[in-house]
Amino acid sequence: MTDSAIDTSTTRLFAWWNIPPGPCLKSLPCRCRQVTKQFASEIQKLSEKLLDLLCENLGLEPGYLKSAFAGSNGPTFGTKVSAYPPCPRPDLVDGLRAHTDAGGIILLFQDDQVSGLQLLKDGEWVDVPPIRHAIVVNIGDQLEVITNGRYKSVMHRVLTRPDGNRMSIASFYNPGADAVIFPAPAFVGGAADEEERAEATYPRFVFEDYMNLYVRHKFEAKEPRFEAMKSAIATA
Ligand SMILES: O=C(O)CCC(=O)C(=O)O
Ligand SMILES: [Fe+2]
Repeated sequence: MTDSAIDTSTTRLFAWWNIPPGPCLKSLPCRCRQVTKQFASEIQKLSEKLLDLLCENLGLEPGYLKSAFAGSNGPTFGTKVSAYPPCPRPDLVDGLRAHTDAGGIILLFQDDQVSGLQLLKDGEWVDVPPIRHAIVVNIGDQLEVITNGRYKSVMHRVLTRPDGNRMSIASFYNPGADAVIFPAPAFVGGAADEEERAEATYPRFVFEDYMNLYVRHKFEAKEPRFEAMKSAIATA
């Protein structure tokens, strides 16, 4: 049962939106809903703290990234619990195909026993090993755009394993649907001629428009998505 369409090969999912609260959240039994809400509220606070740390790192004023995500109704924020069942032929079946995350910042609790998550670094797939109580922090495409490439979203995937049932809990802190996403002015410029500057600059778009593209091209490289958003502006 999910609030959102999520493409997966073998995963079993339960996903819900915390902001705005989706029907799955409302349908949970009372005690479970309370715990879920408390969990979501803490993870949301942590996401916003991390966004401010990124601002500090980037020399942006505190709150810049949070307000860049806000749109007219605040951010969107969802949580997805996944179970990747054992698979006798991991060579044939993916847990989750390679992709970058579309949104802002993603906080992931992964199984502390069963591995499977990998990220792409310098053309090589690298394991992200399970560490008890550790939270994996992932950067999504929107942060790449707002930082004009100073932070990059990372390609990652989940492999299946023959010998264990892997669980994960991922929380996605994303812009509001109508948030206008664009590179922070502090990061635009540098190139002397205008054409070069336009090429080096990430596009400006409404987050919902990006998501409409992303759902069709999630498991592909991100660069053509950014290019498509640039052309959409040019022809608007
Ligand atoms: O289950 C995981 O460890 C990763 C999930 C993921 O990458 C995603 O949902 O976008
Ligand atoms: Fe992901």
